Amino acid sequence: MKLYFSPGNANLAPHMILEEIGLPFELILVDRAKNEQLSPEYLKLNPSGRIPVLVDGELVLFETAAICLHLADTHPEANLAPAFGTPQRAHLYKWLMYMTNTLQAELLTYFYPDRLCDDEITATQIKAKAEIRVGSMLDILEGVLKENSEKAIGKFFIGEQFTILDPFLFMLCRWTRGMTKPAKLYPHLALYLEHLSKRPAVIRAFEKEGIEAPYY
Ligand SMILES: N[C@@H](CCC(=O)N[C@@H](CS)C(=O)NCC(=O)O)C(=O)O
Repeated sequence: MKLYFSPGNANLAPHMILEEIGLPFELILVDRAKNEQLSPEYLKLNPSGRIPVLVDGELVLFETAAICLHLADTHPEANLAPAFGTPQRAHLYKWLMYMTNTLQAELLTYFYPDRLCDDEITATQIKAKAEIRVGSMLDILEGVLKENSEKAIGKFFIGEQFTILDPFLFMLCRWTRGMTKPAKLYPHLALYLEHLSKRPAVIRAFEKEGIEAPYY
C-alpha cells in the first residue's frame, strides 16, 4: 500500500491506522509548498487535489473516512471496527460521518476562510464563526466521552474497543490546537487525547511525518 501524505494533513488518521495494522506500507510526500497536490499526476489519483490518497494494489482511494473504513474492512484481524450489522457498527458509521462531514468540514472553513469570500475582514468573521461552531461540536464529542466515563464503558470513543474513530478524532482535535478553547481544554477529551497519544502506533505516525510532541 502507498499513502500520499503531507505532514499533519488528513493523512494522519489513515497513517495511524496503517501503523496499528502493522503491515509494510510506503509513505509518499505530496509537497504542498510546490502545489504538488494540483499536479497532473496527483490529479489522476484524486481529481479534487486533496490529500490523502491511498493506493492499495489496483485500488486508488481518496476521502479520508473512506480510506479508514477500507483499511478496517480489509484488515479484520486488526479489529478496528465492530462487526457488520451490529448496533455498534451503526454507531461507528454515525460518528465517522459526523466527524468527517460536520467537524472536519467546519475545520476546513476555519483554516481556509479566504476561499469563501473576497476580503480580509469577512474572512476574519467567517473564521471566528467557524471556531464557535467547532466549539459546539467539541461539546457534543466531550459529552460522549463523559457518558462513557460515567458508565465506565472504556476509554475509547465507542467504549472498550479501539476503532478507526479514535485516530480520526485525534487528528481533528489536533487541528483545534490554535483555537481559544482547543480540544485539550475539555476535561474528557483531554484524558482521551492523553491516553491515545501514548499508543506506539500514534507516536510512530507522528515521528514518520516529522512532527514533534506536543501533538495536540
Ligand atoms: N474530504 C477530504 C478533505 C481532504 C482535505 O481537505 N485535505 C487537505 C489537507 S488536510 C488538502 O488537501 N488541502 C489542500 C487544498 O485544499 O488545497 C478528505 O477527507 O480526504
